[in-house]
Amino acid sequence: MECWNQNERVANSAACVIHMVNNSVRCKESEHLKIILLGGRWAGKSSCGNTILHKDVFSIGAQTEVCVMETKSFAGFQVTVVDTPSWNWVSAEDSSEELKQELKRGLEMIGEGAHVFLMVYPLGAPFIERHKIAVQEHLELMGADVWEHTMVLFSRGDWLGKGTIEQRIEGANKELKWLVERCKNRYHVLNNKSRGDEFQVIELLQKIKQMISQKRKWSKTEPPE
Ligand SMILES: Nc1nc2c(ncn2[C@@H]2O[C@H](COP(=O)(O)OP(=O)(O)O)[C@@H](O)[C@H]2O)c(=O)[nH]1
Ligand SMILES: [Mg+2]
Repeated sequence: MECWNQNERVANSAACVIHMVNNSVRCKESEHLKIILLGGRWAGKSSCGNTILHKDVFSIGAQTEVCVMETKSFAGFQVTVVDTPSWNWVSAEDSSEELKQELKRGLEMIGEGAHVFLMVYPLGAPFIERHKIAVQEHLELMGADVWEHTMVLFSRGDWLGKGTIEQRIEGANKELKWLVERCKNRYHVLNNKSRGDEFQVIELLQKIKQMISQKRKWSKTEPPE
């Protein structure tokens, strides 16, 4: 990151917020949003990752065997995305050890600090009991508090049709409602066929930022364990 020396202007960058205080200059790094994409096969994880980063980083339609990480500065944020291998719609017990280890490695890769899991699910696909079991068991591999850090990311926003996502959720079955409630009503829709629509990404990043600052507020008010 480029920065300013005392009284001497060096440079500004998208990742740098500059404050002039009493003739001295301080440089504050912009918020770093760390995102881990999770979900079953064909959910749209890699596509969502590419839309978020506005870059073709992750392979679409191919099986992701190992986690892939990429960082980019965008809209005043530094955004890191980890794409992870898909699970099959089975209980975690029936998933391979390699897959489970790789999912955990995704979390290690992103390093210290606040992070968010985006649980990707394609809009319009049925979400029934076996999906619920697979989501719950695979997510919980990421830690007991995983739900505190998780948002549902609906891919295939182009399948929303005329209604709103709120109407979709309102009319959904109990399993899908369970997922949204488990994520404390945090959700977002991305249309990966409309990658030029930066607003959908900015809105998502704002929601993630809010989630992270909310979590920080809680941790400040919670008594130490
Ligand atoms: N129509 C439509 N197709 C999508 C969207 N997102 C992903 N797809 C398609 O869904 C398939 C699986 O996507 P991919 O990102 O590889 O899923 P992953 O296996 O979860 O990483 C691909 O054929 C994508 O082109 C979307 O928003 N709209
Ligand atoms: Mg993929």
